[in-house]
Amino acid sequence: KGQQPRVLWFTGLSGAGKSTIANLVDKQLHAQGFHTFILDGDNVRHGLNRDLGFTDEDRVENIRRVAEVAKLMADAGLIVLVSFISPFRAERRMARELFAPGEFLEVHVDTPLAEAERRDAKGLYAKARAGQIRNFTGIDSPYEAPEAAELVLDTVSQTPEQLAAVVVARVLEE
Ligand code: GGZ
Repeated sequence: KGQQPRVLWFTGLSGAGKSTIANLVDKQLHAQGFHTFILDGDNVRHGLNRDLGFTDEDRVENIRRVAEVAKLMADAGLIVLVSFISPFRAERRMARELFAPGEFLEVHVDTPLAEAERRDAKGLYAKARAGQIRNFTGIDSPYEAPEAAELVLDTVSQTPEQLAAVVVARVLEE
């Protein structure tokens, strides 16, 4: 029997659906009796990381701190759901290396840029295209897609509910 994952690391573009899916997974795991915590921009960028913006350098530091906090929480026995764009392979690898094999599950919320931009739920892509937001991921800042994520979620052909069920099943099977 493998090691129970401690960190579910959701990566993908702005508007890909990371938070939506992570929240559904969180609810289902909680209902199964797991102790969980979601780390995302809402609870990290406004507090711990309020000094950081969206330059490459700041994103690197954002993800470094998030990975270290996830490690602390995992050591405390939680299943941590991490939901950040985390655009760079090197920082995702650094995060993975904090954990034992099998403890880290990388989940690529694989929404194509065209689809995220078409949805544009928060109007951020329109602002980025208009030059009102600089360094916007996918527009004028890179996203390095995972090459070997444990899970790749296709949000075009499946609903968030279906995809959350896939993630939960994977957690339970480990
Ligand atoms: C990307 C930005 C930017 C820029 C503000 N680029 O869709 P959202 O609004 O709710 O999620 C995005 C969030 C990304 O923050 P992360 O901490 O996940 O990014 S990273 O992992 O790269 O450090 C978006 C909003 O912040 N946002 N400006 N320039 N997303």
